[in-house]
Amino acid sequence: MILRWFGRKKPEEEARKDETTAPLPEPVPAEPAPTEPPTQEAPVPEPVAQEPPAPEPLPEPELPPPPAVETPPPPPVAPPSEPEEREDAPEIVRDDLPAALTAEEEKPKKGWFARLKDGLSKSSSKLTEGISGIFTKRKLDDEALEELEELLITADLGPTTAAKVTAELARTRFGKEVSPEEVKATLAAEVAKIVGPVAKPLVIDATLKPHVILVVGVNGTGKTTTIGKLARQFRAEGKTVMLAAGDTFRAAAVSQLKIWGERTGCPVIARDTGADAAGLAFDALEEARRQGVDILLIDTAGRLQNKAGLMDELRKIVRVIKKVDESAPHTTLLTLDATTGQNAHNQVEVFRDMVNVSGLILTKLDGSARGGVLVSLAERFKLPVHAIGIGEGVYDLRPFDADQFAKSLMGLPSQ
Ligand SMILES: Nc1nc2c(ncn2[C@@H]2O[C@H](COP(=O)(O)OP(=O)(O)OP(=O)(O)O)[C@@H](O)[C@H]2O)c(=O)[nH]1
Ligand SMILES: [Mg+2]
Repeated sequence: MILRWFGRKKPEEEARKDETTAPLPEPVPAEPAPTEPPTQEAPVPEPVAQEPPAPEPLPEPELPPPPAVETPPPPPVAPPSEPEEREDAPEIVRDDLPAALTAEEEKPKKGWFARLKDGLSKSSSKLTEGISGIFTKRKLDDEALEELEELLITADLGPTTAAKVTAELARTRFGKEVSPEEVKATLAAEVAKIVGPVAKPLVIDATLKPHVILVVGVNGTGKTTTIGKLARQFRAEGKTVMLAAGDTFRAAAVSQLKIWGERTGCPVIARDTGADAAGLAFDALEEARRQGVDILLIDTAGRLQNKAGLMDELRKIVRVIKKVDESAPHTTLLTLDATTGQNAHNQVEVFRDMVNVSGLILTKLDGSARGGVLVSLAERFKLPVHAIGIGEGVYDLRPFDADQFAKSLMGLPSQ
């Protein structure tokens, strides 16, 4: 099935040429990538090529309505400055959606901080129990400091951070009796200082039509889900969004993105499994330009660690979209699964060298006992952390807030 709304020739010749001249990728560290993710691969009504969404801001907490899911209409051609107006804001046809997804769309009742704290509870309980064990009725001596440093390392904060944080505690409290609460508060303040500089919201350049966001990462780290969550946020801000199913490796990956397209009211550009991903990205960018779409989110395949060819494919996507817009991709997001702990460090190294990663999104902070890895990543790579994921639902992605994170990690209240 080919879901193209437009009849231009794709740059396959160029792409093929690129392929033959592309340097072989470096061997990728054989770290255990998360195996097959339990993706939400429910059957989708197809085809799902869609009209571009109406550009008006969408009220929260309502999901932006999806467009009609009937036969692909002819592409509305509008100059970039004047995106096509639609009178009829399409409505969600909830009966068309798998039950599990419909249920998820309920806006969470708990506030974000409470959910972040719940999400990080596995990480924080390990730390807080450890801190209580070390510091109950005890002076801050060398032995206690050593135990604390060890605890922080096992909680994935990394040796550099652990040493730095304990040194700071020693500087102010050495030889004094300190309560676990004091230790937690000091640690939270130190952690906030380390992660503060990387807590940067993802800024969209409104003058770019589209602002191209390429989403990369090892398989199962949450690329497609994060794209869906971001799409919802952008739509709620009144932006027009297009999704490109650049993971042509698996049929299920395409259907998964189409579901997110329906849920968030975004057109999805997709092709058959096995199609050239770079060609698809090229077409999607041209189409997004033609329609004056604000943001183009490009999904990519993730099985890169054991398939060097896919790494090469990623570089090819970047080269080919630059033929349309030299400045694209404007953002290259790397998704990292917080449950993988220190493996995330290898992944940053590999992808950063490969595609010039501009920012990180840490996913699965819920249910991870290794949330501390965010601190060591911040310390080591200094790459912006734009957002964090704390669940599979459409609302479970938020801009990364250093102070909230640090307090949640130490099990402290928000105030
Ligand atoms: N608990 C939790 N699950 C998440 C989060 N983000 C994604 N997931 C789940 O992780 C699984 C993998 O997510 P995907 O978005 O399919 O990951 P991907 O990187 O696109 O994977 P590939 O397409 O195989 O490369 C899915 O079951 C998601 O629902 C999160 O923040 N928290
Ligand atoms: Mg995916």
